[in-house]
Amino acid sequence: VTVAPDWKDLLARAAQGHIASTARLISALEARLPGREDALPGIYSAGGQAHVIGITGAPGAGKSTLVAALVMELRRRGQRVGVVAVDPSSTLSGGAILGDRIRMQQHALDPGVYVRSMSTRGTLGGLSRATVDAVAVLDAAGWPVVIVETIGVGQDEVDIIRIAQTTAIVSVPGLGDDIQAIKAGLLEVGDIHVVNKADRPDANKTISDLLHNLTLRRQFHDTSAADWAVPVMPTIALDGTGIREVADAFAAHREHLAASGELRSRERATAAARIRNVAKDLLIERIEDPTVGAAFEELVDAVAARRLDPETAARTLIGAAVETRRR
Ligand SMILES: Nc1nc2c(ncn2[C@@H]2O[C@H](COP(=O)(O)OP(=O)(O)O)[C@@H](O)[C@H]2O)c(=O)[nH]1
Ligand SMILES: [Mg+2]
Repeated sequence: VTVAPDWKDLLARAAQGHIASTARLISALEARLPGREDALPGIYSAGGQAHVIGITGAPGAGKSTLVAALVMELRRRGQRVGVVAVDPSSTLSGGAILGDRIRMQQHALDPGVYVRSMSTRGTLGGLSRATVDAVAVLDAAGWPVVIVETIGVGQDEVDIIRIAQTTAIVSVPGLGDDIQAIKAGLLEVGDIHVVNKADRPDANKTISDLLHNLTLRRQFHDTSAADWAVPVMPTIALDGTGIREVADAFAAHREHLAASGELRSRERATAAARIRNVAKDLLIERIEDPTVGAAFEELVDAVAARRLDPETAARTLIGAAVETRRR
């Protein structure tokens, strides 16, 4: 039997900057403790002020190192920073490394930094739902900046990044002629492109390739965000080179969103992404529910015997899942 936490109390303490309550609130949502549905409206209505920044790119690009450097820079500026590191594969890579690194640096006892690692392990249901909720908690608790680190592969991660107001795509030189951002379908998602590991010899080529492709894109697609010139910024996350400029670009982009009125349209886009993320997770969860299991097996028999086509079976399954939920 799981005990319902005191959701209101947790949120109130989290809003006072109490880190342990913030962590517990995120865990309680993730574990679907009783009362979750009743707590969500309060959490979402308390938010809406945070600047949510998404940082994505291939594994090993240096995202976690970059985030750690950015956290230090923002702390120098007196800003509190929450970090949600998404690593679907493992609790040992990405997020944990970032957590360690930040802990090793002077943030150990800094109440102005909170780092949360999300992985499929230990997450009940979808990773995107848990991530969206973790960001919402930090926003509701009054963290002015929330950085979300995700691996830019897989639709789930790209979906997660859509809840950010500002998105930075991290590329690295020396991975051949391909533009990683294009290959991953991330060129147009980026408000800022970072070329990390600029200490490597091929950095200038990566930068000029990216600039070239962004220029082509601007010529052929007339986007509504055309008055924001997407910058391509070199960094060496390891020693902090270029980090100040990236932090400035984040702040400038946020100003641009507010001044141009785009902040509002992005809020709609973000809301749509949030609903879609959760709807997808809910549906998958319902379909995998044991109570739908028998119906599922019957459908499998029917499709295997070619009495039914897979699409009709899928529609039937979705219908059954929704029906079961209503009862
Ligand atoms: N040469 C160089 N190595 C870096 C730089 N930034 C990060 N790295 C290294 O790249 C590796 C992957 O970094 P990590 O931050 O874990 O990448 P992530 O998987 O994208 O989060 C680590 O060994 C880092 O020390 C950089 O600017 N230059
Ligand atoms: Mg990482």
